[in-house]
Amino acid sequence: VEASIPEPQRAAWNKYAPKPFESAEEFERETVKHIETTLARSLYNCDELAAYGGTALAFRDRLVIDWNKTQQNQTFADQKRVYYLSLEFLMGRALDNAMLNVGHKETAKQGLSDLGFRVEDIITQEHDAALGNGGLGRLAACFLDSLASLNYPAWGYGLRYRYGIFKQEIIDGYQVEVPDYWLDFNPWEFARHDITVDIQFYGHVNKYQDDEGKMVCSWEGGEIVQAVAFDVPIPGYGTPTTNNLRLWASKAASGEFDFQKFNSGEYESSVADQQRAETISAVLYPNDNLERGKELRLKQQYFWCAASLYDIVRRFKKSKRPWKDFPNQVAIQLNDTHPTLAIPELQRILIDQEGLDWDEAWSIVQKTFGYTNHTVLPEALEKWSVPLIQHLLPRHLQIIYDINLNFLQYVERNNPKDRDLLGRVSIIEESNPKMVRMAYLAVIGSHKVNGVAELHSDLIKTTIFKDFVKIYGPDKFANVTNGITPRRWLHQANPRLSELIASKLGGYGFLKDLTLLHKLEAYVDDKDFRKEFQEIKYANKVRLARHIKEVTGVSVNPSALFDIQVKRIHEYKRQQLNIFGVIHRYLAIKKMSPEEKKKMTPRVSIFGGKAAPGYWMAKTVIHLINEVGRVVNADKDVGDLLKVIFVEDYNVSKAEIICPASDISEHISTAGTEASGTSNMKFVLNGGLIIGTCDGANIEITREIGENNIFLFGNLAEDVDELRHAHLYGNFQLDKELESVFDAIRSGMFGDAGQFSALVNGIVEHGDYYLVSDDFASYCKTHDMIDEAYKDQEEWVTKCITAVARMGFFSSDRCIDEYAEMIWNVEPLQPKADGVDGANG
Ligand code: AZC
Repeated sequence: VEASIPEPQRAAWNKYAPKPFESAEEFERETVKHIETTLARSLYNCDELAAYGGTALAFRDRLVIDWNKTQQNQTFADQKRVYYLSLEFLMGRALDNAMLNVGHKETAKQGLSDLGFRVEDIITQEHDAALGNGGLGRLAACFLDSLASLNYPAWGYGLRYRYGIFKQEIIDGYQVEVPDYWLDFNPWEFARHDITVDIQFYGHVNKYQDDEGKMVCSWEGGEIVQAVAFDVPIPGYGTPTTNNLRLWASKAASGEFDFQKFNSGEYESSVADQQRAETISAVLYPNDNLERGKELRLKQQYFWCAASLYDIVRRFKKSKRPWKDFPNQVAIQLNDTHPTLAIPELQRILIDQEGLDWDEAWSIVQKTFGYTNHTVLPEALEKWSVPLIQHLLPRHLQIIYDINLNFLQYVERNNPKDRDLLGRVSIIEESNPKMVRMAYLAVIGSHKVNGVAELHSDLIKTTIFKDFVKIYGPDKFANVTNGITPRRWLHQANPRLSELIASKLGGYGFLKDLTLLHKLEAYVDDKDFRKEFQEIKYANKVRLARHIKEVTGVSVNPSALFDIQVKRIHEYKRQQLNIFGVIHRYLAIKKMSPEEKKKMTPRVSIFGGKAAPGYWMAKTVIHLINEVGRVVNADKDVGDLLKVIFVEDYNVSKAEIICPASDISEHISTAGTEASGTSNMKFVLNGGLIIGTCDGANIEITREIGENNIFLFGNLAEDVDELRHAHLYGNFQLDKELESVFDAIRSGMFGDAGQFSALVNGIVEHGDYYLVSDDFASYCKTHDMIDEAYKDQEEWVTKCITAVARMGFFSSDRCIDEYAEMIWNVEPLQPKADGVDGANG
């Protein structure tokens, strides 16, 4: 790599190389300078937003210095890199994280106070970067944090949506979606207008003989859209390593803006072409765990895969290594099947553009990719229609067919007697229209496939990928249990708990090695520690109660048991089970004598989460929760014994307030449906207990923290099929208590019963697919146990502390180390204090 500044001039350069602020005074100078110049504001119109801007820019300057050095260092080291392809990155806010990782939060606090601001108010000015739906997108964000913190040379690749996940408003108890335009002021991204890639769509394939007589294919015609890179620095904790997240935005290709049209007065139509191109990266699809085969979504997927691969290949080619080295330099992880088109795209680049023969190319492709599956729900498994792919990506369809042909021949050779097998595992589903099964293509094109928790990784081997285990053997399939970053989900969300832990463990080392938490067990009986632990939980509940009061107007008692379920609204996650349980509790309270009421544990049931705009059943659940809240919260008979709250617009920054404030959180999916869940980990790490089914990571959480410290209930995954069968054949009795809940709903107690009939009938008449009735009795009984357990606060706090101490396993750092060793075969790269050896010479 050559330096662009010639040797004699480097002294001048180095003399003026930026020096990051160190003191509060220097921070103030930088901040005021940014407010006055970069933002063009003054003493007279500097509001909190402007102060946020100045602060963010001052920290950004520091970040960028580390970022540049990291990128240079990685280029010089020229070792294997990881590329994490994800259509979703649910990042949340960046400033607090930058302060933590760069250091100097105290400096900023002092400096801001000198300027007349409070650091907490400034941090909350930032708009969440909400480029994701739920668990899958937040996992990608935690992974970026861990990759940088562990010094892995790694890049994320995604789309720069102009609109992230919609903002949820609750109006008259109904969800209303409002667009999330978040880019008005985003100091964290750098537009790289010089880094562009032309992306082709439509057109046709020409086949011809080249000079050497070899048949070659070329994809011609169609239209071109330009991808422009936007880079976001991702700082690590306790290290200067600052990785890159590259997001692509779509733009009309330079030739596309039709000056002819424009000059002849057809302004509108020339601008329309441009807007059509920009539509590709305009909006995040708001479905979680649901696939709908929309053409624009397929365009997004190809646009992003093609731009990212072009970039990766371009970087590799600079090294002038032979192609067979590609998998030694590049590991690409597919976050679910959304980036599966990267597989035929790399094959296309290698054979059509680089002239490799098929087998050589295919072996490179398989060694390069790893695929993570995040769900076994059939409605979430992506399939694209053959005619649609044919139309949009004609060359890729040919390649997919060739991949399939080779694969099926291989299967047939090894399983000559099993004719059905070929139809079952074919990438092409023989339906009308024919469909491309993206998960199969991802399995076939990768060297490793992993699930995200033990149960889930076992399930994919016995259900959706069963035949592939037979074909490839079990070693192609692995488990990497999900994790969360303790930086955001402990230290930032719960600074007081983090500080308390640090005071006992002799520093913040646990934020780098979460297993150190086990040392907390020595303090389980320490009176002062217990007291402070409880006080912190109470303070966090007060903070949440204040937020609830602000946005809903309802006062809740922070001494009540806070029972929280926050996640996307989905039938399989069973918020309906929760709200039916709440109604059951309400009916019970209504029947109680004053003496009985006195013995009752007061509760606040808190819900939060978005429903996909087209998911009618999920929206009905939101409506029911709000109607129940309206009735219960106003009922004088009930008072503080029960409050029901729906927190609108649940997102990452709300989660940072909510997770530290639970006594109990709910992770109650039908067994076998929730691949992992990650908020279960966040709640326990913050000193709350959980009620859960034997599903996803709940099982491993139980193993780690001990079954006395978790409230498990419900049927097991292995029994689900049989129970569903029993429902279908009328071979079951509706739970009696649930029946009374339904009677109450039908009576109109919570408003017009007709609105909720589909919810009730789904259980009573249509087979109760999610087994709400089967689990209802054990769910309610378990809540009764929780009430009792909560009365013994001494025992309760023992459970909470023990659980926190045993959560070390669930750090995303552990998770990333497992990927690095088992799937990517990459090593960390130690940062150099001054950037790069030889960078100045
Ligand atoms: C989610 C799973 O539903 C959740 O259980 C898991 O914790 C998370 O991924 C991270 O692995 N899946 C999705 O959000 N979406 C899809 C398409 O699976």
